[in-house]
Amino acid sequence: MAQKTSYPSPLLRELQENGFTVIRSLLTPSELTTLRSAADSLTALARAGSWPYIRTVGKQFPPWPSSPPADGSGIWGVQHLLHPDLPPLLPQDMESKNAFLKLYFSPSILSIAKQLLPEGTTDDDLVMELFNMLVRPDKEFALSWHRDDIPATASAEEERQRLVLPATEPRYHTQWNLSLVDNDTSLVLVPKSHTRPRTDEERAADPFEPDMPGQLVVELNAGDVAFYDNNILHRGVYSCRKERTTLHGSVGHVAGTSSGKRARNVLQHGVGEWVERCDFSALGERGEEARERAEGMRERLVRMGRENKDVGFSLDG
Ligand SMILES: O=C(O)CCC(=O)C(=O)O
Repeated sequence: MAQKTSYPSPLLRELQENGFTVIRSLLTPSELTTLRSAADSLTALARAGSWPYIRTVGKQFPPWPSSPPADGSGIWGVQHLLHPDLPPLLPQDMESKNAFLKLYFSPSILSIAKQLLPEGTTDDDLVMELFNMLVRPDKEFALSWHRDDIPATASAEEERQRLVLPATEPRYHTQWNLSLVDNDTSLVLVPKSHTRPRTDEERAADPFEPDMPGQLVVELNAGDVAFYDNNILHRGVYSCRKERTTLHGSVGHVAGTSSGKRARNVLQHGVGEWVERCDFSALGERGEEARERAEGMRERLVRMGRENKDVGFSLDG
């Protein structure tokens, strides 16, 4: 009998080979306008101290304080775009906070996620994870070179054990950056570094090395999305002179939920505290299937929370 041969999608092949893949112009102009208005409105609230879930300048990893720094250095991120307490963000005639909800659970995002998760992934395997936003700080700021879930102190052997190797092994989550403005150049990464421990040169480099050998600046225009392996060696470089409005999300696969590591990566952001209160009824406008898909994804996140209590934090700083 002939053997079934399966081929990864071109996006998956690129993710496996390079650790990231960019899809251009995912959004329609009207989706961009709506999301941009909602994002600007939420960012203004967060900068004014009226939305407590923020990433503050000077601190790279969670937990973050709930008000912007008193020295005026600002915030570099806004957390929890699916939070049930999000206030109305847009004028009555535009789609309000549901803009974020509809994007996170949209067929465009989820169909890409399904291509990047294990072969054969269906809606019933997907897990709701994180949905945040990265924004311009009020002072120059940068993140050090890091992998999201492996500390910089890890030995080469520890890195090898914690990376999913070889790169063709299935991944149980996928992470994305979707820019709502042109010329986002904040994400800098070393292509292919998700497949190996750091080289001696990378280990010896300054944590804020501006020119790491082989580094690549990911360039996104409005509506472009980069999906990447969050254990690729990467950093964020932020200018207070350049607007940034980048939606930052992740989607999981149910097979990864029993792993304490993934649970920690997701739950350290505090989603467990509010996820059960989310109202997905607006998704019903697109048909019951969309709402049910989201409910299923939420349920699998809640289950992950129940199975993994007191997860702590992935990285310090
Ligand atoms: O700003 C970015 O795109 C990267 C963010 C990042 O590395 C992080 O949140 O750990």
